[in-house]
Amino acid sequence: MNNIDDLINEAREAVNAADNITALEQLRITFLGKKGKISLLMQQLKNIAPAEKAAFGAKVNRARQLISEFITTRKTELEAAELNARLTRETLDITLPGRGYHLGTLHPITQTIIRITEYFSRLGFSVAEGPELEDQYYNFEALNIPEHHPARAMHDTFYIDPATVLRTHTSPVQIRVMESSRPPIAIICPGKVYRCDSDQTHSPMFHQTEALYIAEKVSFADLKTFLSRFLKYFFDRKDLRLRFRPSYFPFTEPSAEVDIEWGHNEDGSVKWLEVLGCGMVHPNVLRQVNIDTEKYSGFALGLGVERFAMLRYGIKDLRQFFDNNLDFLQQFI
Ligand code: 2NM
Repeated sequence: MNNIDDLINEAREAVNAADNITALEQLRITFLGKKGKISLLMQQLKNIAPAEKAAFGAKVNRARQLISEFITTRKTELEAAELNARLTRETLDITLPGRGYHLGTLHPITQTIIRITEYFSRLGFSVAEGPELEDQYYNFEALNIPEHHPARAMHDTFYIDPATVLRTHTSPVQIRVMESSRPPIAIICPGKVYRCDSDQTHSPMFHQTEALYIAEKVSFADLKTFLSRFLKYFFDRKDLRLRFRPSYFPFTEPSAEVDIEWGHNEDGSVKWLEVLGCGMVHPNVLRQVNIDTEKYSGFALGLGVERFAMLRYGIKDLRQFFDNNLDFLQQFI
C-alpha cells in the first residue's frame, strides 16, 4: 500500500518536472501504458490476500486516476505555455509604418525640353535629332562658317580629329533635314551640345533647342509673333514683354537676340534678360542645301535649355543640373 503512495508522489513530481509534450507522453507510457507501472501493480493483485484484494484494487485504480489527472493538467499547462510563446514570437506590429516607395521623376532639363517641344509640336513642328559627333561640314561649313572664320574660334570646339567635332549647336541637324526634305519645313531640334568652357554659368555639355521654319513668304514679322507667343507660353505670363536687339550669327541675316522683361532695377527701370538668339536663315545656308531662295525664306532660333530651366525654376548655379543630387532633383515632381 505504501508503494502505491510512493508511486503517486513519484508520478506527481515527474509530471510537474516535464517541460514539453513529448516528455509528458513518455511519462504517460511509463506510468499508465500497457507495460507501465500501474499495470505492473495490477498484475500483483493475484498475490494479494483475498481480504485485501478489493482495497488494493481500489487503491491502484485511484492511483491510475490521479496520475492521469496530473498528466492532463500538466498537458494543459504546457499547451498554454507553448501557445503564449508562439504568440509572442509571431507578434506583428500592425501600427508600424509601411516601407514606403520612391517615385522616379523626370530630370528638370528633360521636363524643360518637353515643355518647349510640346509648344512647337502643337503648331505642327516635328522633332528631329542627329549625331553628337559631327563633321566640320555640318557643324560649320554648311552653316556659313568657313574655315578661319572667327566664329569657329568663338565656339570653343572640342575636336575629335581634324575633320570631326562634338557638335557645338544642334544646327547641323537642321542642315541634314533641309538636305533630305523639301519645304515647307517645320522642325524642332533638342539635344546635347558641347563647348570647351566651364564655370558657374557654363558647362562643357549643355542642352540646346533650335527651331527652323521654312516656307513661302516667311518674314521677320512671323518670327516676332511666333517668339512672342512662345515665350509667353513658356514663362506662363500673358503680358510678358519682349525686346529684339540686332545681333550677328553667321547663319542668319538679319539676326537678333531676344530679351524678356525680368523684374526691375533699383532705379525702377525694367530689367531685361537675354533668353535666345534668332534670325532669318542666311541665303548662303539655303543655297548650300539647294533651297530656292527666290521662292522660300525661313526663320531659325536657338535657345539654351539650362538657361530656360534656371529662369523658370529660379536656379542660381547651372552645375546643380549635373550633380545628380537627389535632394535637388526630387524637388521637380
Ligand atoms: C541660333 C540663332 C539663330 C539657327 C540657324 C539654323 C539653320 F540651320 F537653319 F541655319 N539653325 N539654328 C540659329 C539661328 C540658331 O542659336 C542661338
